[in-house]
Amino acid sequence: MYFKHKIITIVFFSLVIVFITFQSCKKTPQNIEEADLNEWYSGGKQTVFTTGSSAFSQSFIELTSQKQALHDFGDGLFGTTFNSDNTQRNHGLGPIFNGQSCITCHVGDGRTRAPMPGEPIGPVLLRISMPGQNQYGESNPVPGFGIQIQQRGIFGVLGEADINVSYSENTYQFPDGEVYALRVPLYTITNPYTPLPSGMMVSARMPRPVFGFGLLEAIPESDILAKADENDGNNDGISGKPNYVYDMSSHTMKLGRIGWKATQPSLIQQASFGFTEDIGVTNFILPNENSFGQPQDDHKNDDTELGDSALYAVSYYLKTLAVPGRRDVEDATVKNGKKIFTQIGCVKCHASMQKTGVDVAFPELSNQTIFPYTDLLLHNMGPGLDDGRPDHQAAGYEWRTPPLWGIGLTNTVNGHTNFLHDGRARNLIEAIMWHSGEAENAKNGFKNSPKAVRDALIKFLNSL
Ligand code: HEC
Ligand code: HEC
Ligand SMILES: [Ca+2]
Ligand SMILES: [Ca+2]
Ligand SMILES: [Ca+2]
Ligand SMILES: [Ca+2]
Repeated sequence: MYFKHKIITIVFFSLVIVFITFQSCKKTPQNIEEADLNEWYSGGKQTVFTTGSSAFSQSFIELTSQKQALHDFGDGLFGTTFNSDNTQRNHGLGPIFNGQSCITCHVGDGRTRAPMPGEPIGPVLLRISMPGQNQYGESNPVPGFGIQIQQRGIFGVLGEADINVSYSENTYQFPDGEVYALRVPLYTITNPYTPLPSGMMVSARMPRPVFGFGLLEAIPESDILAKADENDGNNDGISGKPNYVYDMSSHTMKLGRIGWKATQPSLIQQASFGFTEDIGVTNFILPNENSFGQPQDDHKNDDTELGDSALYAVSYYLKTLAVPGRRDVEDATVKNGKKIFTQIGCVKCHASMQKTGVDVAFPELSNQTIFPYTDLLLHNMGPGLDDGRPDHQAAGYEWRTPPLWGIGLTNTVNGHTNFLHDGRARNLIEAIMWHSGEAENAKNGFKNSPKAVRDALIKFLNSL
């Protein structure tokens, strides 16, 4: 009796299992592969699922309390407003600068919107140079102005110039009649403190989100170079190209990964430039004031202004800022949008998946499958996005594929949807319609699709 009961139980449970298996097969007609499941985890095992205004501001989830303390120290500095009063903490601002803290430009660790005509151009940086490069590929600075315009000065010091923006706009139509508009920003530099030399080249840059760079730094260089195809050997119209830039810590040329043109090789160097060029706070990597040799310099002999550990802490903070996870991965429209993203060739530059290598000091970053949607390479984006200013190996028309992870949360975190290097795109559709050059075919794939298909692609982008 007992035995019989046991057999019946076993048979019963086997049927239940078969039934459950059958049911789950029915729910997902195509087998979910492991990679698809991981797709929720854009930033590997350190992915966070915070969706509010602090979605870009979370630390890795697996930090030890010591590491967390360092992250928090860097977090504090990222939010610190610097001042010019030497008797106060956090001094060193200026004499000329663009912003008083990292967070004023990278609000919520994200990006601020592009300025409207008449508004202060605050977060926008105008990179400037004269034709020609030094032996490291660095653009020649502009006499009297350096490599960037600092339009603001501390009390009693004039900024280098005033900057204004205006936009010209044109409307266009999709083949099905839907209208879209594209605007081009025009930055004008007025009231320079000394005449601007003729032949100066200018590139306007908007801030970008600062999370996920620890993982991007951990992608093995060989993986990035494997995707490069400078002469388009496989003849698919796409020719990713690496940028090589001078690394001030190792005194060697390194692969650039950070910045709109991949002109920074490491987070610490990016942070150093942020402090010295954007805020005017000197540090051990860039110990000279951005106004060195110019009349604005205060000759105070108080450099370096930022403690070495503070610079390390900020770069550690950036390194351990987690990537927000996906939403709606299983939504039918989103899945369809993803298919289109692949079919029309967006994925050829916005490479969906990457793997990090091993960093023995950083197991949190090691061996992670991540979904940054970038190849970190430079691409010819056509004349519309050409800024006419070469930057290391990047020509004026070449830009690093920006990561798309978290892009769907831009409005939630920053309250706008301005995209591209100078914020000219006011939504995702405009961002796509600006693509040209190597991305011409992909753009046309989007343009010539029926509206429902375009909507699916946008819904997919919003799920990233
Ligand atoms: C005045 C505005 C401003 C300030 C202040 C500022 N940034 Fe930025 N940041 C930018 C802009 C603009 C870019 C894009 C520059 C480029 O790529 O040429 C940028 C780029 C970055 C990037 C790379 C983003 C990417 O996608 O590659 C990081 C990281 C970063 N900043 C960190 C910092 C840190 C740390 C500080 C403070 C020390 C700081 N920034 C201060 C405007 C600012
Ligand atoms: C040839 C490489 C390439 C292809 C193909 C490509 N992109 Fe891009 N994408 C870029 C580059 C480079 C930029 C930055 C351009 C700039 O800012 O001037 C960019 C920018 C973007 C942005 C704005 C990102 C930001 O942070 O501001 C979005 C959104 C985007 N692409 C989506 C797409 C979609 C969707 C497709 C397919 C229709 C696509 N891209 C195809 C290289 C590419
Ligand atoms: Ca200073
Ligand atoms: Ca300057
Ligand atoms: Ca190719
Ligand atoms: Ca100083």
